[in-house]
Amino acid sequence: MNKFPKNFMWGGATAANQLEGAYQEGGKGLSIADALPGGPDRFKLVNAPDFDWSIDENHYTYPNHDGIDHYHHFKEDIALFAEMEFKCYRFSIAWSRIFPNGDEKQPNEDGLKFYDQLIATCQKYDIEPVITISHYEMPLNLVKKYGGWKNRQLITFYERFARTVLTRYYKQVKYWMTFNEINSAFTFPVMGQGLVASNGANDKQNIYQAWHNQFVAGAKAVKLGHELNPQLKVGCMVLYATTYSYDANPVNQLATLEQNQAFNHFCGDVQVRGEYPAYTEKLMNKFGFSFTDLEIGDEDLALLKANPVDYIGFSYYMSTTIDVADKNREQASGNLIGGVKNPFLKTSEWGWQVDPVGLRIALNELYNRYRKPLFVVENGLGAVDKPDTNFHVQDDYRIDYLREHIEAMAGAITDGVDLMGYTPWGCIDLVSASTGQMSKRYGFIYVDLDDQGHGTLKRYKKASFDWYKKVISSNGDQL
Ligand code: BGP
Repeated sequence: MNKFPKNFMWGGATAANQLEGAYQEGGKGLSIADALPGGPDRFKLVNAPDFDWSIDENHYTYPNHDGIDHYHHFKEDIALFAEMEFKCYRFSIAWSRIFPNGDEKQPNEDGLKFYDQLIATCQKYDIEPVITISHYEMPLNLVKKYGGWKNRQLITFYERFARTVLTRYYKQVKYWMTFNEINSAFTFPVMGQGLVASNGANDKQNIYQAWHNQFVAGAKAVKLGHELNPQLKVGCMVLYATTYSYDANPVNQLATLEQNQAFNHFCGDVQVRGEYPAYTEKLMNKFGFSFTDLEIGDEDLALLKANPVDYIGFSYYMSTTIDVADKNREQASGNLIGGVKNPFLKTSEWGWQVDPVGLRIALNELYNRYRKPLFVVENGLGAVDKPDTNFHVQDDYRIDYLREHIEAMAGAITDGVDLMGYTPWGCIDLVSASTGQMSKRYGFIYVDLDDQGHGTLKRYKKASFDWYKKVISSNGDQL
């Protein structure tokens, strides 16, 4: 029996800064992603107090500048998504294309024209656009001049940006998300909050202040979306890593609960329930400050309460395991958070602990916590693909990963979870966020481009392309 509802939204997900390229075309300004050097040390480098923001354009050192040149290939790329029978396509709008410096009063019409065409192309194929308003890409000027999201003025700038795109596209686009992986700032506040060492990223109070400002800005987007059309669905987006205690030691169990509060649940609790959770003060006291030390107005709290999100979008790649009792346990790496090595799980080439059952648990935890629709908007396996001489990639490892996660979603649906859709990450190969390289690939479509920027940029279907097409056409029956 088919577990997936008839209108289930199968698709794929990308982010502007990782695939568009054309970083200075159509009046686009520089974004924080444009300043990130390539390579796995990119977050560390940018966080150095003396990081040099000037960009050396002579080398292929900044892979986000060129992405996979989707800016000039979007018609071809979306045609390929349509061939896989995508019902929806999740992408983001580059803030710096619409407001190049972030603080202008008027939007850049050329930037909007690009998204007019992108959305029209989706519509041509009956692909429902799902838009992330801000995905790890804010105008660099807002980082350098205003210090990133810790500055309350960013609420005004984001509101202007959100108003511009919501007003322009609300008739064509029903599904929106406010901020990508808002909770990722817990470990890496660079991309989402524009906080680097030189503007206070190492002081946790700044991160919580930045979150508050983002919560308020997000609530304003929800409010505006509903004013434009009460049927619009505006969601939040969190990074979820199902978290286990290594053993039955109550000390580890308590640490697991606290990790869940601090990482998996805090941002969602505020955005879904519209209020700060009971454990807020505890989280802040741990870092030596109090809720009352933050700049939070009564009108902010009223706004949050009145404008909770409509659904919860989340990314899921791996689970994590906690052992605070034994400091000698082998550590694991992961999607921004690591934990200790779980002996029951295999890992990806980057050490991320692959755990499909953990996705079923995540779906149950989130749904029973919030009772609002869920949307798995990122999931996938980063791997080094090895094309043959005809550029064919037999990516059975990726098919296995996705199949097991789709089975886990089907299981969660039988558990009673209301799941709207599934958009695997990087449905076409793109620049990796954490490594800043092309060689960590997720796509159903291979892009001929290497870590040095060499390649024809030609697109080739991988084995997973035909497999996923079959999954969609059978509504998840044929895995
Ligand atoms: C998420 C981000 C994406 C994406 C993905 C894969 O955290 O929302 O932007 O890149 O992870 O991560 P990576 O590219 O580091 O493998």
